[in-house]
Amino acid sequence: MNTPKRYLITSALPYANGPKHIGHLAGAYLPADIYTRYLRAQKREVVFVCGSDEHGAAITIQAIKEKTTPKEIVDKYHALLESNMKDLGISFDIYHRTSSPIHHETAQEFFTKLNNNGDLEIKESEQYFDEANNTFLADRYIIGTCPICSSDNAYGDQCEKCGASLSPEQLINPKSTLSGNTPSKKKTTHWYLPLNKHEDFLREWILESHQADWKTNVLGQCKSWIEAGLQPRAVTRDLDWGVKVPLKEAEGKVLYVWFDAPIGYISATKQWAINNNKDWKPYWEDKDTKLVHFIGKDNIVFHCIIFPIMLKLYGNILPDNVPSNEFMNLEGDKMSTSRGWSIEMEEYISDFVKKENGGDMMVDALRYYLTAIAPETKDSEFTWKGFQDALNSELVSIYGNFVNRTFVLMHKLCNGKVPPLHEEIIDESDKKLIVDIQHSKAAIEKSIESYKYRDALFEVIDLARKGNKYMQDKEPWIIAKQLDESGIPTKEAQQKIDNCLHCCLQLTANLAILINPFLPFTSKKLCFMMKVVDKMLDWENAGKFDLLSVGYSLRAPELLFRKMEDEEVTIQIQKLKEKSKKNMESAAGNPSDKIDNSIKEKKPIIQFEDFSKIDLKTGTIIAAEKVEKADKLLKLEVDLGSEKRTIVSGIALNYEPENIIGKKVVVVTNLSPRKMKGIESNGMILMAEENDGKLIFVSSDAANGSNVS
Ligand code: B3M
Ligand code: ZN
Repeated sequence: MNTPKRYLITSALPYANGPKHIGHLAGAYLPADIYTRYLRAQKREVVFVCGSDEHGAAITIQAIKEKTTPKEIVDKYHALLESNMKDLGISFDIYHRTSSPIHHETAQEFFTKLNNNGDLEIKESEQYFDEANNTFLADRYIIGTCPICSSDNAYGDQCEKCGASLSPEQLINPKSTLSGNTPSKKKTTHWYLPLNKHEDFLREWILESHQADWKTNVLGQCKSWIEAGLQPRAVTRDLDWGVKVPLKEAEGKVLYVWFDAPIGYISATKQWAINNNKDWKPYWEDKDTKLVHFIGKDNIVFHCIIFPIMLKLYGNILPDNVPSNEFMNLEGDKMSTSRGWSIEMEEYISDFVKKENGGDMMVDALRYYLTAIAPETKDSEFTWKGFQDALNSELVSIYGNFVNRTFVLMHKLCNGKVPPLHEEIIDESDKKLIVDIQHSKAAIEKSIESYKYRDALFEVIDLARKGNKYMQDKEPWIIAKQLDESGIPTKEAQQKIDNCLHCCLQLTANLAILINPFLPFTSKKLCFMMKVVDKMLDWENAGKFDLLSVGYSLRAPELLFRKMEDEEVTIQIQKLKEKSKKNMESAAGNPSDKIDNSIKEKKPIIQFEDFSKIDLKTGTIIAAEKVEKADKLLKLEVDLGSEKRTIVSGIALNYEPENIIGKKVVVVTNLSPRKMKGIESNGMILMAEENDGKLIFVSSDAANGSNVS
């Protein structure tokens, strides 16, 4: 294939609804960054765009949770994500946002063109409506019982328990998360993109033209979607947070977040062009542009089916590839921010990057491990032990060690200068080293261009491994012991030492170029040590053997990587476990779950007469004992002022009898007596049940026997 005229690289726009974890980093950002850095080093014309996805229920629900506005949410998390990405060396040319005016205009214009061309269909349908809040309910605002696994907490678009993708109509016993009420159905009009009309196009474009170059996981998903038959998909919603539908008759409607978000790639390109005084159009219109979308596997359908149809209808170019990664698990479980089973980018940065002097080396350490275990073809797993092993026994022991030995020996045996290469004694192993570099370069190129970053990185390390072997075989430190009468190495010995270190230094310069797309901070440091400008890192220089001039004096070696201690591994695993425990505990306390609980507990409205039939009195527990053969029951004696009563209460799992003597309680005194395990219970103690099932006494300081009403 000819080299394209220009490249446009995109990474999925993360929702600005919270921090993102290193699984996201490994999926859509790091591979795109490696590819882009490589293209830049190749001096190809490339623009790398991304930004925050600031619309959709992901944002408004977070606003409810944090008791604030969607605007505040996106402002807060956009800033966080932008700085996290920068700290981790993700070199976007622009990190934009979909709340910007230029994005709203672009998305509206896109919709208008499709609508004017008759590419959209208008349909009336019945949708769930929350009367109490006078609003239609987005899928995420409806919960109910999953028709597949019977979980009580399935959302209108997906069940998080079994992963089924759902529509609100499928939920059994649907409830609004806003009011807790059963929603009604109301007629509404929406604009639909008839995906079904484009099946032939997709079949041809994906299944025929890209059969050979797209990843099998991506092709597989596309194929099953197309074969199942595509349906028209609504591209508008009845909501107020989002891009307004630019039509008079669409008052109160916004574009569906998945319609506007990918257009975010276009608006980001526009903003980049404005910032850099360039033309954005060729990036989206010229067939000589290679457009590549880097995403995680949950976004495949949007990038391979829906957005391409939109692009085709609008008259834009189509993506050349959509390299999607599978998921990265963590310590034996799925990564999840909400469950606390995750390493947030922010957390890693504060634990390893900001805390340490030269924390950049820990950015590269992370980039190294995430690439080495990239979930390119199947799910992979991050473990702290694995990270430690990769860092200590590959980066430190192979790459770091080779560079360090080369520099130390050059200072010790060659006066800190690049020694000459004595042609007459060049041997086979020197020549082989040059050939090895050229082979590695070619292999790395091939892997990077076909989105196989694991393989590419492995090649770089393997080349460093060859460098170690070369030096080990040559043993310049032993040769240095062949001294003449004046106590310095003989001329012959020095020539051998020179050649060895000359080769090792040229290899070091090559290693700096080859690792640059992956570990940019390391390459920068190497340039500093070699006293060369960054320009040396241009890809065309890889494979050359005269990158460092003879006689040039170099700096002292600096530490490229540090080892990770066992203790750090232990601390991180401990931290992970504690965080997840805390999140699970407080999950009961977060608003979405509270909503859920209040729904379960909601009872029908009663009249005052109904309530006044209940006789409630205050009392004090004066005796308590376990009920035999009943784990949950305690037999209590309660002093109600004018009388004492025996009451059997189901609180034994929560309270030890001896701890509740003297407890003030509220008792329902006119319940008809009931026998439990042979004991007659005359009343009921009021208890409040917390979200996690914990029972707490409802109590009053009033004197025993006081009426409660
Ligand atoms: N924000 C979904 C996600 O974060 C979405 C990606 C948009 S890419 C145009 O998974
Ligand atoms: Zn389910």
